[in-house]
Amino acid sequence: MFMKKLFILMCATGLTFSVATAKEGKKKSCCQKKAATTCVKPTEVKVGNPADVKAASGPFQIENLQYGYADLEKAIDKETMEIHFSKHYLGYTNNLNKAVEGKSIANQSIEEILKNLDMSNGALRNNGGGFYNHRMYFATMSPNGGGTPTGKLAEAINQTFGSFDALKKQLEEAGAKRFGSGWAWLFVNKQGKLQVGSTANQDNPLMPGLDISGTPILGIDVWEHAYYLKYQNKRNAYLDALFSIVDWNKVADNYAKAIAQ
Ligand code: MN3
Repeated sequence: MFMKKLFILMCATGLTFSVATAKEGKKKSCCQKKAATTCVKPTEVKVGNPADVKAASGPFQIENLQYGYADLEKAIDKETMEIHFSKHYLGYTNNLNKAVEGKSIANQSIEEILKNLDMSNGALRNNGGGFYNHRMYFATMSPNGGGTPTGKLAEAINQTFGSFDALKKQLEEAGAKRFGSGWAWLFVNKQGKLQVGSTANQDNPLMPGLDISGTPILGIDVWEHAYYLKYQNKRNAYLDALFSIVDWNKVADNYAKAIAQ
């Protein structure tokens, strides 16, 4: 009886027995179990090096990340970054290479392929789109991103949308309203003006016959694989956080090239 009371007391204070009778040994494990559920730290997630990710041989290759998986953690956790870059983007790239293997389009740029795409070609549509879209997504994010655009891009944004905040609101709405998987886009339309829209799956505004058409300059992935580990069903929170890492200098480069076409 005394030992039982002593055991309860010691469990409650977090101490363990050092006297080793058989009876105490049994109760000691209960004590340790209690400690284990309250004191063990979560396991640290280890991630690899993005520079180690290489596509199989073919005309299309991964564009190297200009930052580490853990460098965007104010918006995207490193585990999501690693899976997204080293599994999804790599998978689209390898499957695109397979889809063009032995065909004359293997010598074309991805932009040419997508602009002239036969939309009934599922393998080329999904993997060509996936390759182009993810290349743009990873290239337009940076640990030094965020803030607001400057220069000609800022002028065009103000002219078209009224303000940067109005553009941000439209992009967030486009991403939030896209049912299921897809992308929100800032793109230059056929009239040379900025426009916001969204597409399903891995489609993008370069592809023919969609309800939006033009040259993308910023693509926001709203597939669940882009945010689910950190944000679960809160797509709006992911979209909002993304604006802290958008590399507007890169988007401005994309804009300058798009309007020069
Ligand atoms: Mn994705």
